[in-house]
Amino acid sequence: MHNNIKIKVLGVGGCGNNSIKPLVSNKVDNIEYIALNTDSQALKDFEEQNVIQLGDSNKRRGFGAGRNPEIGKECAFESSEIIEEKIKDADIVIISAGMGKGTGTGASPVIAKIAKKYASLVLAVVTIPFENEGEKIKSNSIIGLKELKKNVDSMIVISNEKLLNNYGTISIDHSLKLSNKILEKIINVINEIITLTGIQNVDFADLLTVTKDKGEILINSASATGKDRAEKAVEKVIFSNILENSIMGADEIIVNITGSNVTLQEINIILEVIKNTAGEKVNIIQGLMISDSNDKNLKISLIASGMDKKNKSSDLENKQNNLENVFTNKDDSNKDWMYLLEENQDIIENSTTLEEVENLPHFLKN
Ligand SMILES: Nc1nc2c(ncn2[C@@H]2O[C@H](COP(=O)(O)OP(=O)(O)OP(=O)(O)O)[C@@H](O)[C@H]2O)c(=O)[nH]1
Ligand SMILES: [Mg+2]
Repeated sequence: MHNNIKIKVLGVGGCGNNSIKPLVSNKVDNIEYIALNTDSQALKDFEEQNVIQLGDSNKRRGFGAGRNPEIGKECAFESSEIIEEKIKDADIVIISAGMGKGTGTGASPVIAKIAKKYASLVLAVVTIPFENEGEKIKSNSIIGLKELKKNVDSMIVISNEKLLNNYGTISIDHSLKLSNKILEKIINVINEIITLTGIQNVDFADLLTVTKDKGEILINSASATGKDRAEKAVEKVIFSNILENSIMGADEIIVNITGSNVTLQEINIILEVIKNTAGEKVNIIQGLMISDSNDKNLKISLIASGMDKKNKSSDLENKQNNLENVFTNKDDSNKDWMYLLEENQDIIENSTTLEEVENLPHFLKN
């Protein structure tokens, strides 16, 4: 058992706060939730011990960052001592935020950098904006994403546009709940790996192997019952309607299977589909946990990484790497946000989302 591994989940800005709100009341010993925001109004729904108000209280007076990432960044610097104090005993830090406006975009990279000083693993779960939010939010989100990527071990990207395309006709609170549910799944997958022991066990060391310094990764879980439960569960777990990345081209994948009466054939189906989708060269780290015999579910938890580098042209990657010191270097204060937007316009315009997967098995295409 690894129950002494402490996870801290930080919800940064409005979106981050929303995503942890339904989870704060889950009392799990090793998991703590903290809401961080420049906007004091948004923090009123949380208990005092779960809150960090970002920004010098005299200077900022609890007002938000007004969609300006530069202010979000400054506020995080002003509160860096209290952030450090609150998170320094964490082994794993998960930062949840929406990219595109002020607080989540500007503060998250600063917070991630502080977390990296202490935690063995720093992950981010971030949304990228709806197309209809306009160019400025989109550009901010792209720069924010790049900046955050430099300061975390890896990140999972949730596409709000995919949410709109796939769930645009259901009520908005339900569709947003779906995106917030992703965070809960991710936390559960990580906690399962570090706290439960299977007959084929995956543990914290495996988690680190697959998530340290990996850029964009994918974490998901899905379950199914019935005769074809293996086929159904694997289809759901590798094809998400909301996540930006697919497992195509992944180097490494943790596949943790949980169920009762799991057969060799079921395991074989799951691993074959994953291998065919990711590519033959993928290294699969497989775990198996046996659940109560009354539980008819077959559940698959999956963490895939290594596909990030293949999803971008090296030229673009190089240009992106030149985008340095936006948030984290205070000496660079004359390079403000707008300056960076102008300077990097070509990167913003050329930035691609995930290409369509070519040799995805037919039944997985929607
Ligand atoms: N999926 C999802 N996306 C959200 C939610 N709230 C906001 N977003 C997205 O996140 C982006 C940033 O919004 P917020 O998190 O409210 O902004 P903020 O970080 O508080 O920034 P400021 O208010 O300017 O300080 C938006 O542009 C949306 O694309 C939510 O509850 N769910
Ligand atoms: Mg806000």
